[in-house]
Amino acid sequence: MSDRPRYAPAEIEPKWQEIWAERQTFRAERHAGKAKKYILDMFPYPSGAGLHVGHPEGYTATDIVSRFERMRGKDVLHPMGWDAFGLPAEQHAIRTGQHPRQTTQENIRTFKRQLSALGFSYDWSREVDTTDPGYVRWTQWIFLQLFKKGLAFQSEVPVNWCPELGTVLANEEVEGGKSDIGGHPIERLPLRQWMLEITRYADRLDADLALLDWPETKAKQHNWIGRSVGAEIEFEVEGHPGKRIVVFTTRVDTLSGATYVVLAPEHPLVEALVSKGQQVAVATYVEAARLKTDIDRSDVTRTKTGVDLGARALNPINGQKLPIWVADYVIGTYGTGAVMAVPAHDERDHAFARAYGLPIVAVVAPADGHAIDVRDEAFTDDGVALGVSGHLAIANGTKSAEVRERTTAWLAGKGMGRAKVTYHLRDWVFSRQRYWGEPIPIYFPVESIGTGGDPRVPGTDFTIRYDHPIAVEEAALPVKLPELDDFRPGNDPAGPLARARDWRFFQKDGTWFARETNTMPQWAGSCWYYLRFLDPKNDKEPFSKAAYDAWMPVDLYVGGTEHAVLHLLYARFWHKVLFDLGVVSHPEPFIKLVHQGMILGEDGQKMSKSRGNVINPDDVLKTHGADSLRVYEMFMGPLEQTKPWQTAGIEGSRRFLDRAWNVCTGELTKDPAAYDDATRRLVHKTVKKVGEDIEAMRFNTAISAMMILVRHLGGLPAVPLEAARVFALVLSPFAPHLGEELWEKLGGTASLAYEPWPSYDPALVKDEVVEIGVQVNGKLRGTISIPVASSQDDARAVALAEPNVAAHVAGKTVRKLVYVPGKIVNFIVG
Ligand code: ANZ
Repeated sequence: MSDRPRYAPAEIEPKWQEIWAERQTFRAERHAGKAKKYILDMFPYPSGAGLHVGHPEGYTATDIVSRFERMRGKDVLHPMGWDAFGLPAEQHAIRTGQHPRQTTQENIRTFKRQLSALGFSYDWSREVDTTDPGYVRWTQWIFLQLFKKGLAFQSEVPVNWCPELGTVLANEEVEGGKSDIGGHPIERLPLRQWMLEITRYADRLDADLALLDWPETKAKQHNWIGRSVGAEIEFEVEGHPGKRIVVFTTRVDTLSGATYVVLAPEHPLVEALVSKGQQVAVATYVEAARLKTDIDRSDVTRTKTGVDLGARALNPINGQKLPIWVADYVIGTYGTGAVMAVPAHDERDHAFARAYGLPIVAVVAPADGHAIDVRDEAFTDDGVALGVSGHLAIANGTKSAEVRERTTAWLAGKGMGRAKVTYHLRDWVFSRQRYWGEPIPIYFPVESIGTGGDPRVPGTDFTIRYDHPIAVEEAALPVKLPELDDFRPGNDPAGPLARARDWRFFQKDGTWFARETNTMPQWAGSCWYYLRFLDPKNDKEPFSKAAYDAWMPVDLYVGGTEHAVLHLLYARFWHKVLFDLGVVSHPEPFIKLVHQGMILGEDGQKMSKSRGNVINPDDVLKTHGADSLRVYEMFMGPLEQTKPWQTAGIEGSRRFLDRAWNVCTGELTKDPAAYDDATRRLVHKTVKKVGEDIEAMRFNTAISAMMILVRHLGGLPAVPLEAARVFALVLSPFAPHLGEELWEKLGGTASLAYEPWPSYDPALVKDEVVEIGVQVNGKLRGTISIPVASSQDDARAVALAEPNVAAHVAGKTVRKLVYVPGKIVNFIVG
């Protein structure tokens, strides 16, 4: 025993990694007559910090499934790449003056070394990098398809502009009107942006969720899309013939209870309708609202503010004159940016009416006849009509749904409204004023060029015709980034690319043109990378049809919950656009989705540098090896659960692998008599359990089952060779280096990567059936035959099916049930 070599992951692991790389063991190929599995990880952003322990969690899960499916005879595509554009690389470049391309490439090398050291079975020949010009070319190509379909358009959008930082900030980067970084004031500025019209796909993005095997993420996307069924209603304005305020409402039935109308501060009619006396007050209010984000404004708990415009709208249903207010609780970009306010039946309107002394008129009552007092609280449920009077006769007691239907029809007949479906989903602001992103492949004519006639000369005046966007010819793609020394955003909202004048301006047939200087957001590259993996080196098209047909759709997609909404929605959107173009042939790209849970620090807190609780996978690798790390991360608990790191746990996983090594390299026997019945049963049960658990992605319980088997084998005088070989195979998806090494030592040839997954004999995995006695109050009343491992509920049910037992229990209450599996059932009745 003592001179036997010990388990040495530091030797075994590099050895097998080299063999796999050399033999291209995991190169994905399709074979006629074989089924396929496309198993995908969310590819990482190669940050300067390197891999953290959260990465290997999901990556180990997909690797286990990939290795398992190969052994089950499937053709497996399991690729990896880099989502490599992004702000951190650019900020690093700004701080250090290093080109983002350089730091990005360094980071990619680090990530690749770290992932390789973990033994993931990726087909590295398919590696993609979203910043590679050969990739950017097709990202830009897809953008042009969107442009040609009218799905990419320009718009003046209010954005969070920070003059101090010289950049636009996301809503999440702004708090209380100040930038998160530095606390600088931000302004809401309308800025020309590229938009993608994802709302045109809102219905399909919502409906097709039904096709997917996704966790709660389906509900999250459904809510994010936020389909809202209602109506638009038009209000004429007193003294402004021809001007109508259009509101969106989900409660047409409350129209006769409207007591005022509200415009969002950015509504175009504010300026046109404001009375002379209110001009200053309204202008001041609108200016103040510019500093607030939509998130702040939508907060229901906020005190509502507003200003009376001094104009009145006419309620189409009863001719009542309603004051028109401007208030920032109405959001400019939702619905029509205007609402009819019904304080009796809407909480926000109620709070506002109370604050400003506006009338509260109830027109809906609870259907159960309950009395309500809308002075104190709005009644927001559906109910029945109450005291509704107007041009449309509606009897008291008519149900809300019917009132809605009839009112909408009546308004439509008068040309004053129509049924309308609205979405909370917004069109996607697709441009960034940044350097490190894909250039948007568009250019514009330049006119009125001043002295010298060359817009490249600083100080020259010119006009860029942004209203005439021209697509770059497909043959001229990719539009590459210009070389810059200074990556700072600068104070020009056109972004840093505007400074690269030689790149920006070019002449064609005597006319000057200016390239678009906005770049795409980081989301762009991840919208279609799963398609590029199919055919990563194709320079004629994004991927061939043959490659698509061979592998798509993605059978399993694993990644973090932080991507539950945006990435997954954007990628589905692009996929649907490509579907409509005939480029892809499935309506949805990702059939099954699983989110791994977050790994917390040992202190139960989120890992962070400032808390000093970050675990570095490189350190774990050095002390215990990749297989221990893999097994530990899968053994921590259910994959989807958030769970804390425990150093004692990694040591436990290491001990399991040590023991597995010792068992399989110790005393072995080929003597069939040594393969006793109990061992054989346990081996077959383990094969069944591990296989089923991998399929259900219950990796922790699969590992428990293997631990039980190893302990059992360790207790035998000699381990049956057959049992050890089967164990090496089932262990291998989890601890692939150790699996390979044991397999080799146990007489296996080549690699076990394509060795058939062991089968089990159904007769051997059936639980043994035993006969046990059934007592009622301690007296034997019958016997039953049940499997040893039956649950208490099963035992109870089988026992009660015994007529004599049933007779003694009948009419009495079972106070307690004593069940000892394999021994006895005792009903205590009284
Ligand atoms: C009148 C009314 C009466 C409303 C009532 C509700 C209850 P969802 O379900 O989210 O679509 N609304 C419409 N546009 C708005 C905007 N731009 N900013 C803020 N609020 C807006 O919500 C639709 C309801 O939100 C609409 O129905 C409107 O108020 C309000 F008893 O109209 B309702």
